[in-house]
Amino acid sequence: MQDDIIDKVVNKINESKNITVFTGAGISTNCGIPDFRSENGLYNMVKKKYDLPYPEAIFDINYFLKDPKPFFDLSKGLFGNNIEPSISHKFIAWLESINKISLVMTQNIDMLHSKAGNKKVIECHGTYKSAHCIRCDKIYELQDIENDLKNGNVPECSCGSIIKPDIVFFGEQLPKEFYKVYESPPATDLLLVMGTSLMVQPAAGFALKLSQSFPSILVNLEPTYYDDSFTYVINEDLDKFSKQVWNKLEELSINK
Ligand code: CNA
Repeated sequence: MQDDIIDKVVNKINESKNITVFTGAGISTNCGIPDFRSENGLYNMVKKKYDLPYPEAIFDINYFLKDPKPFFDLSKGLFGNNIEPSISHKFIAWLESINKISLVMTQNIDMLHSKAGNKKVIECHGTYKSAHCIRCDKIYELQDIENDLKNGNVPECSCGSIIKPDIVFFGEQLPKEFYKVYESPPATDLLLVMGTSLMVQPAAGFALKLSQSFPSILVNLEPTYYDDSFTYVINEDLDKFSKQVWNKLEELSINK
């Protein structure tokens, strides 16, 4: 790994008290959940598997209203109690446990930051935790539709319409709490961006806006179009990065 940059990044994290973290699908690929745009990602997979007009249609609200089956078939693999947080999720949870985290803004819908123990999380693209009927708006909990999700079935409301998990599709508004922190970001002295191509707006705009005002670290396997916006860029597997940085931070705290 780029050792000189790693040491600078370790020092930066060590001296920071208010780290704002922004994560994407790349933090969960080592948990067995594919991301969108990598070679083995969901977009290439859905292109082959389903008869869609374009791959993004699987997460497009207008397409979902016409045909929800591909989305629910895909959800089988995205959703499961046996999926465990990665080292990187645990690293961020550890940073929160030692009071270094201001906020974790995640684009992910897999709930793995909460499962790892983070409390200060905004899931800006929603999650499967709750759902609602697209016709009568009846609210459902995950457990009400869990069996359907695990089996790839389309869950049906008592009114006969479709129950849609509360994840944000293309064409839908992000939750109010996203716009609130977009306008008034939390106290931040360091921005840490992990595992995202920064291609999905407006979510990516949150990280890009903060990167203009604060020192920033981007860790992503591949270069992004926005690498120039960050103070430090590390093109590396996230778990490898997190493990190395976590070890070095623990060494620093022991030697204090
Ligand atoms: P993306 O556009 O697929 O980008 C992911 C990035 O992560 C890529 O640039 C990869 O190079 C990088 N990456 C993949 N694996 C690793 C790794 N092990 N270490 C370091 N980097 C890695 O996905 P984004 O998150 O940028 O796009 C936002 C979408 C993805 C949001 O709407 C999510 O809801 C959606 N999504 C979420 C999940 C999930 O919840 N786990 C899975 C797939 C897609």
